[in-house]
Amino acid sequence: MVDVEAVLDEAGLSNPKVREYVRYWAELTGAERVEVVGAADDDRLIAEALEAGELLPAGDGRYYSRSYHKDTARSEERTVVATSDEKDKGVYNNWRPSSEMKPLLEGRMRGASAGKTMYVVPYLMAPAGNALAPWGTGVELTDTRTVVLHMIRMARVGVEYVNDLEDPDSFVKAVHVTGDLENLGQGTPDDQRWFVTVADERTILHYGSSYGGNALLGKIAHGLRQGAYDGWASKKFLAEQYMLIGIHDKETGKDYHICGGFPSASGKTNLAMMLAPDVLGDRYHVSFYGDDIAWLWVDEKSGKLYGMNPEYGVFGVAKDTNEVTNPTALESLAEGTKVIFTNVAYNPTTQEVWWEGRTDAPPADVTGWEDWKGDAIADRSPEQANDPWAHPNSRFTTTLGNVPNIAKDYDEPAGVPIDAIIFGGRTRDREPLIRAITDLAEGVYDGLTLGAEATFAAEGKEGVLRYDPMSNRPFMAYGEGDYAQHYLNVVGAAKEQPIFAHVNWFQRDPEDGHFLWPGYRDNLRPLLWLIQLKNGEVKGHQTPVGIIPTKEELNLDGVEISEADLAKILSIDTARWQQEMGYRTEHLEQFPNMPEAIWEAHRRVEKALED
Ligand code: OXD
Ligand code: MN
Repeated sequence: MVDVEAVLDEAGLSNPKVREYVRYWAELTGAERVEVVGAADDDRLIAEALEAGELLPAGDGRYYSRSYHKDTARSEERTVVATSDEKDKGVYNNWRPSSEMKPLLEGRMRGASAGKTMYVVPYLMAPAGNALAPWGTGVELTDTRTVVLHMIRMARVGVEYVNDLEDPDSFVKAVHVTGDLENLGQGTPDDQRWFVTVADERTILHYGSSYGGNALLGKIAHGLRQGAYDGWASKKFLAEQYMLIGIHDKETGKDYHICGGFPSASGKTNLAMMLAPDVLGDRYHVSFYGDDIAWLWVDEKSGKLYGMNPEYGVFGVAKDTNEVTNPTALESLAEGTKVIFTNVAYNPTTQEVWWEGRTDAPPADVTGWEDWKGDAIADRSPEQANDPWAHPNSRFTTTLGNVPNIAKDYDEPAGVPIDAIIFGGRTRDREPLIRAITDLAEGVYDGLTLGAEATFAAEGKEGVLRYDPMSNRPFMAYGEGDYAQHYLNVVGAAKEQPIFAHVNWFQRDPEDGHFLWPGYRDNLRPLLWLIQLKNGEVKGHQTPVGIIPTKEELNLDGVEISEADLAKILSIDTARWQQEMGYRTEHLEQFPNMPEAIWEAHRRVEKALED
């Protein structure tokens, strides 16, 4: 039996409640060794992982890993929010009683780390000293070394974050046990996996995966689900799946900050890492704060809405990342960044990596190349010729500091004042380039009716969105009606209201299918207009669904777009909107206690569309 006390003493882990927690789980999981880690252990752990073959070298200071082939993505069906109060049940949060889930998980985890090391990873999901840091503190216990390496990239890690807590018990208990991946029945009726956030006990119990989205408990489980629940229970903040950027205008010297939610595959990471278009010269500088999570609160001193990214890194989707879509991401993966790639294609001879969309075509010389499962490309049968080389959900994990346009103040405790909150899904028609919303309830209503086209034809009808409220559908922690009210309360308490907007970079020509807007760096242009609108410098024109820029107001220097396409993305298709309102009614009716303010906003828009 491992001498837990001696290990904790040696690591300088003095918080008595953390020690008690580590002891409990070391005994329950039956781990053979216990090791406390901090960020300073990274080089040693990398060396150990290389030695053990868990990581492979991918050039100088870059690493490659594969996850088990049935363990490559988040599993929404196996993910549960558990509490002791059924009132917390929502439409999307897969609520279960904690009295049922806790014993179930403890049963699965009992003895399941036998022969393994249990790593103790004290972490902070917040810049140190931030007003929300007390809710961002946690300790992940994991029996997988590559999970530790990912945590070191994605969170601030070290005993210093838990030793001196005012309330020693105020940390999230986040337990990750991998289990026997080859015998978990993933995706079958006999699936053994469970990913549970026991939200009212601030405990996360994840069993049956070592893939990032399920195993890095600081990120989604704590940063989103637990954060959202805590934000609501404390009445203090929102935890949202939002990107966060800064825009500096050299001419006026002003800084603006925009955050926003986008359902997956709607370009959130690319937008977050965007650079200003070259033709605009050096007037605007876009800086990166985060691509996936923002916590929002009202700053007590200034009364303004503030935001921060609780993460320390980027866990980005590799697919389609290239010099055009996201050059900054590529720079953040360069040699020496200590990036970890997962499930991309790999060439052990040359130590190169590749993924679909990295270049137009895969490497012509297939010698040495292996697909994400480790099978040689050269040995593929003709039927396998079109199989992807990389898994569509393959990832790169790199720290924020590697992103070349990282904001100078990203690690500062203060956070940043939020000027605008935007929503945007991938939609081929109806949604204009941008429509600004100045009313809080209408802004929240817009977020709640956010959606993107269903990815597979079979999943939905043409023109019907898969609604993804606030892009939080998989991360909802409590009832949607309560969530809407809490959102109204938090943002409504700010002295200066942020402006809301809905954006869409993906409208297409109905005839030939071409994208009407060039996208990528040019997406800055509608955001600049939004800021001007908020500043009263432009007026736009009012439509039933928000304010749209006139074409004269939008800075289009150097943009190649036809008059017809421009007219289309700056106008409203009333008939399609009226049809959409019917779908929205059905969508909102699912949520029993949706605030009246949201229904009023819905009815206002409906009426305006009829007038
Ligand atoms: C996600 C992610 O699953 O950010 O949304 O990884
Ligand atoms: Mn995400």
